[in-house]
Amino acid sequence: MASRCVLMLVLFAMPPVPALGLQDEYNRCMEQEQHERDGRSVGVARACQPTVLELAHYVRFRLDPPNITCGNPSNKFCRLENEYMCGECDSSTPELSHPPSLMFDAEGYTTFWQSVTWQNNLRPFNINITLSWGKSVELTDDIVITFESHRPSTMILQKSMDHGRTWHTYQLYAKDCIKTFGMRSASVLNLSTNSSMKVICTEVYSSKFPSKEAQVVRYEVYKRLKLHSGPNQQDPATLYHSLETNRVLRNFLTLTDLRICLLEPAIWGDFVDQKNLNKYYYAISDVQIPGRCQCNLHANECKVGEDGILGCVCQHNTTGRDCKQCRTGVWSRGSYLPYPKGTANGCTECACDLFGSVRDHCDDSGQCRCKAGTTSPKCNQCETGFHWHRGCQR
Ligand SMILES: [Ca+2]
Repeated sequence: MASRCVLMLVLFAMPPVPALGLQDEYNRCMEQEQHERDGRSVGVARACQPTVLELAHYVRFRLDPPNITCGNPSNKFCRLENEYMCGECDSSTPELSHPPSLMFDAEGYTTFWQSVTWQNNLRPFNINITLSWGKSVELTDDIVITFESHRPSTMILQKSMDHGRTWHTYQLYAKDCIKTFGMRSASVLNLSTNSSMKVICTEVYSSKFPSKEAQVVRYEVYKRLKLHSGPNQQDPATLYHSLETNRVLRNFLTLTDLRICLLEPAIWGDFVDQKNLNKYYYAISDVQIPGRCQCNLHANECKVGEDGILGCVCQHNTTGRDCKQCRTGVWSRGSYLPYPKGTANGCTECACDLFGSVRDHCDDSGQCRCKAGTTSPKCNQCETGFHWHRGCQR
């Protein structure tokens, strides 16, 4: 199971998307403009996007293996630094219970999920925590995972853009990157604009002798975005220009699922104390994932639907959870064209000719389905040998 995480690291060099202080310019999907000739007010579509959310509060999660949470049956666990300081986990007692939902609750660090201890497991001790949104979302700032236990010796953070069918590695974490992953340890500070999406292995968040004071593991999104947003760090025009011309960059921060692969718990020194395996376990108190619904610049609102899943409130004649499709009877060239350089690039009416077309639907290029003898995208012209009379006649 965890080997899935390890194998995939070779396959990707990550791609992404955007968004620092962009909210003000992008919070309206329509604007009223005065018509030049007659001064009439007309509605003009604008690229827009929803506000930033704490995405961790909207997530569905899955643990693999599923019965890996402590307390069923109740079990003893001890501190890594002191095997005589012990506690009990018991899922039948609320105060001693640590279900996975406590990683994402509003209580922050005071509540936490905890795994069984290593005593209950053979090596390796791997757990995957998969978070799913059921739609595309995009990161706008650092992912921050706070551990209640010591931070793991080895961990991988991955994302999927297709609801878990394929996975891409975001970052590798190890106390010895060369030994574990065959890669030199690196920091996001070593990255440049061209290498901002590179997968790195970092030793910053793991240690041979872990400290209880250091509990946070971070995926540095903000520093990567800064590389694309110009010297003043919050220049939306520069960032969006990069996004417009760089699909890889655009895809980088887009995800439908996130996977935290816990591959080895914290170990004091180099060796596992086989006599006290109940001091090795994972516990996470809080996960922060700042981001927004990805609505392809066609919605400024995103809501939880009756099915409990986030969905964009689409405008510009678009539809779907991500506003990725045109409504029936409309069409679009379908490119990504951000404001201010472009327009909202919404979908427009097919406007098929009433007499010349089979029906008022068109394909993705705007071509209507024409009756015999009729031609042109809207089916309003006649082929040779036909003349127009409420459609084309011989
Ligand atoms: Ca919590």
